[in-house]
Amino acid sequence: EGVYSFASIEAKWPAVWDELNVFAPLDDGSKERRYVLDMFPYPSGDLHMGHAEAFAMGDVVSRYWRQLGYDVLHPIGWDSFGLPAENAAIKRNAHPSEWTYTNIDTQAESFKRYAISVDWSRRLQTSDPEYYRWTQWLFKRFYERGLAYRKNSPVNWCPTDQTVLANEQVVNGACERCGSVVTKKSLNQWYFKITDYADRLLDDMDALKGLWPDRVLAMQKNWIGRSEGAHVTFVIEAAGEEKPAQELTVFTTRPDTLYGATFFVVAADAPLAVDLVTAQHAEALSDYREQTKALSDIERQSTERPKSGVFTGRYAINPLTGEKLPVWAADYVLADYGTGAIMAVPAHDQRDLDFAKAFDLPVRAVLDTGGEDPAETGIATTGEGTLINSGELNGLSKTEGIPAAIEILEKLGTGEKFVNFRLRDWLLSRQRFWGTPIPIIHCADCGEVPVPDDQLPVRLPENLRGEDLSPKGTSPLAAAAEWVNVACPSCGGAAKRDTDTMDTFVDSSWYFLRFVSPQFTEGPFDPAKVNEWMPVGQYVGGVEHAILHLLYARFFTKVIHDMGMLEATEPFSALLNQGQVLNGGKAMSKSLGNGVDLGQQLDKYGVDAVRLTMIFAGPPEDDVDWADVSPSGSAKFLARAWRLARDVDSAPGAPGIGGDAALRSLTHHTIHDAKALLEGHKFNVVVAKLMELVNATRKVIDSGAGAGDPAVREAAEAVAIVLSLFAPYTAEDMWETLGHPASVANAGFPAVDEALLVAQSVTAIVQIKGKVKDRLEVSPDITEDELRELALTSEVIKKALDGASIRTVIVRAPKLVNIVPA
Ligand code: ANZ
Ligand code: ZN
Repeated sequence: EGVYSFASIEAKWPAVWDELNVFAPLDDGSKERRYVLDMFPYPSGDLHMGHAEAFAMGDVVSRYWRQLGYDVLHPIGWDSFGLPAENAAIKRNAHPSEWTYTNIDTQAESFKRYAISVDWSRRLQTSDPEYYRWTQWLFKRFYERGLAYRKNSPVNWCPTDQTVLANEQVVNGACERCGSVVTKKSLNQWYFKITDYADRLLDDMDALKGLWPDRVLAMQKNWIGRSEGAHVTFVIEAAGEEKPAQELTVFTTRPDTLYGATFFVVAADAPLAVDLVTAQHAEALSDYREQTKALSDIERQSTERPKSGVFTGRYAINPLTGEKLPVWAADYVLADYGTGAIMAVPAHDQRDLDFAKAFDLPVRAVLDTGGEDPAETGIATTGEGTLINSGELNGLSKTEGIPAAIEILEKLGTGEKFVNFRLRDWLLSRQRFWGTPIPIIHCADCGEVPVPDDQLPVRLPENLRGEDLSPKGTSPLAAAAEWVNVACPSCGGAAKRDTDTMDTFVDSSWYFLRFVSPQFTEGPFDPAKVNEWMPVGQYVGGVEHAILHLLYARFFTKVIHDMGMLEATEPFSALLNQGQVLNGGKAMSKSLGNGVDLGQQLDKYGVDAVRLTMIFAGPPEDDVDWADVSPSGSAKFLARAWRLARDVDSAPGAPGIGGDAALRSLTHHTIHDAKALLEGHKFNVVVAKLMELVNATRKVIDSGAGAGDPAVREAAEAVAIVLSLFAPYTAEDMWETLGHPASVANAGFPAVDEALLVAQSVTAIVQIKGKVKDRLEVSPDITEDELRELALTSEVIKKALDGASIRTVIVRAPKLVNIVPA
């Protein structure tokens, strides 16, 4: 009874919270609403230390907002489609849903034990037909708006997983999931036209500055990769009788350097290269193309790798000079960036210069930057300068030259200003089973026919399991004949379902909208509710989602806004990236054998101690090294805090005691500072302040007025409320002991008595030549100037100086002034 036991506290409270339904928002408009969301988990086994950290952080915000009096929406769900479930099903000869939903149940139990303050009634799973019905519905709306389309193109192909990968899922040329070297394959695939939104995705980031981590914004910006320049069209001379003249357009950011172009390069793997090449060079090109296939984009663009390429036998005519420039095919130009062709200006582009050196092509400087000749040094010059060797552009700076060149090209009708993006359309189809089926039927007569809305969801067949799901290069769904063969919704003739499923990033691009009304059956979300809750006020999750998930969710939000279904144009007004949990300075991994099992930690130290340790380890953005922290220290602190409440409870009432003034002041300072620190996400410092307050309270109990002092009760209540953000079980138990009904989660953040914040004074010593002459009572916040002024105007000091002139005054606010007379 009298001893702190996390086990008995943990056993007691979950039922109470459940019964009181503490964490469901009222959702009736009686309080201002706020939405806090943790990136929803993937159900791979039980929760791990990473979940424990991320969800502890999100829960602080959620519980803090609730204490401030907001109506808080804090939901949870599972991102439950995806490859691991399918692989597990193949291994166990099972259906992926078995593995998936078993893991979800395990995780849900662990989350409950972990006491995250979520509204369990809103739980959702993206693999539920009630959810993916609306993913399909949204796909159809995108399709109707021309934002979902199919095209045949070379795609990234993982030979192990036997599926296509989005560019984003190829890391250094390898499959993000399994590490196999990714190859290219030409396939008919579905895409979302995210490129239509490139400008808005970029421009709207301005409003996120300071609210999203800078590095995430930088990564998105770089990923979108907006590049201003020009399209310039060149005539390619006919090759004798063999090839007629043709046109070739390049994208360049430096039209000012047109006079310095000395050759041309087309991407060797682009169809364009084959189109251009003369018979004499065709075989060399074909061999070279084979070589190129094996390389990743990174390798191709590396400045380390020696430049390679083949001549196509063709020449381009410079529209300004009439000069003939040889056209080469090389791998350092990428097929899917710009137009897949460039004008090479070796004097001012290092890659072009390396190529020119390798193949002995001319180098002509057209911008005088005051440096040495790139032809001599082998180093391309890129800074500002004055244009030379450039006809009508001579004398202009680079900055002036760019628009001037564009103007000339526009007059000639051979070029125009152009903004190019690195962002590609989002390849969303996967040849896998465990995903949202694409709601399209292919009919020989009618072509692509969307499944009518009233026939959604297109459910996954339940009879495929085990080996049926193993990768075959086409979707496993193709084998489910009964499922595939359907009547065309348009003409009634024999037709086939699309057998691809959607990238799971589609599922997670709108789940935050579903949470506002997860049981809504008339649409993906209740239109009345969505604008009351959106946007999410605080999103919490790992930096690994800096690009993909966050960019896709932003894209979906904008499209849904454009559909008139949502007022918000951005999904997440603020973003917090929690750090990783390491062990011994390294990420936990099977191969290093440094994994820490969350369940074992919880068993050993208790939920609150683990949560508090995560929070206390440092600012939320920093990594937590589990080898450096002390969950047993956290447990001891929790026991100390808990004992304060016990002592207050058992102390005889002490009427007439005014309360320890110093403790009252500290309590109110702590509350005041905690608020500012919580707003700034300095959760760890709040914990440190609580520790200080607990110690000071203990001192008053043991050596001061005792636990009956009202200042002690006041301190203990403040500790319970603030501690509830980090250690909900202990705090709840303290709150009960202090005589309050559950739940401390709704106690309200303690009010600050401003009068108690007035700083106690400190004593400043004033010396003359190092000898103490006066003492002044000053505010601890006094500035150096104020303290100097006070010291020099003190009557005692004036007298002591006796009119002597002063050489220097050394001030160490708030404690010391030393005056040195001349
Ligand atoms: C002539 C030139 C002269 C260029 C010069 C640069 C410097 P960003 O900023 O990344 O958009 N480029 C265009 N398409 C390419 C492709 N598919 N593969 C490889 N390189 C490509 O870069 C645009 C510049 O990269 C373009 O401007 C083009 O080279 C090259 F002094 O054109 B520039
Ligand atoms: Zn038809």
